[in-house]
Amino acid sequence: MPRLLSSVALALIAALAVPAQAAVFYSNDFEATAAGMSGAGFLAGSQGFSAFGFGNQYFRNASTGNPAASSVLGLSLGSAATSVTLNFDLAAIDSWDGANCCGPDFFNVKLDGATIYSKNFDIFGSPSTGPELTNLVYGPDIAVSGWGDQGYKVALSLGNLAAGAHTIEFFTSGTGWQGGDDESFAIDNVVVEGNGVGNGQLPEPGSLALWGLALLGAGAVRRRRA
Ligand SMILES: [Ca+2]
Ligand SMILES: [Ca+2]
Ligand SMILES: [Ca+2]
Repeated sequence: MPRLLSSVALALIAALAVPAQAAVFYSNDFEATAAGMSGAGFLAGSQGFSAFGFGNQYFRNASTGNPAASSVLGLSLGSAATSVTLNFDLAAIDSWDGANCCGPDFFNVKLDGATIYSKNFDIFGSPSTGPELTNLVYGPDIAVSGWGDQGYKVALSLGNLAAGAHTIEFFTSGTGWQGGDDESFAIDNVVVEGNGVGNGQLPEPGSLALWGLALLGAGAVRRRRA
């Protein structure tokens, strides 16, 4: 029996020696709470965007200014993380002007204060394209005011992140940015994931089972030695 227990212990040590596990550091569909978000923005009914995977609510930012105020996602990583990705759905609501008369209207993302994404969107031509974008809807008026609306899935790489606090800011900018009910945006289905341990998170269930075995094993060894 002790031999078996030591085998379990060795297997456990081998498992724990694997340095990084796939982990979700943040996930929110904004159906119930805006937890993790600060700065500008508010939960709002997703209206016609509900037909495109946004559920009943999204997190909307209708700020004015250049740049307009950010919606800020705060993260706290329990360890350094690698290959971190940020995925979210973007509703570009109403009269985004792009290169037309009343643009540009940029949607931007900052990571820890540095801009990692900036794109000029418009509703008067065709959907924006890029390797990071999947268009969900373009053209019909499905939310807020009578202008047409557009929605995308957005996939961005955040690279490697050190342990500790990080911020991801979502905001608009541009000399043509009007904001309010003329043009605004919303985010939804935000997922930040990578390899590491985040937000005081416990190890994943497989690891928890190993921990349980280890604790049982350690207890058994102690009892036999007593
Ligand atoms: Ca939602
Ligand atoms: Ca609209
Ligand atoms: Ca504009």
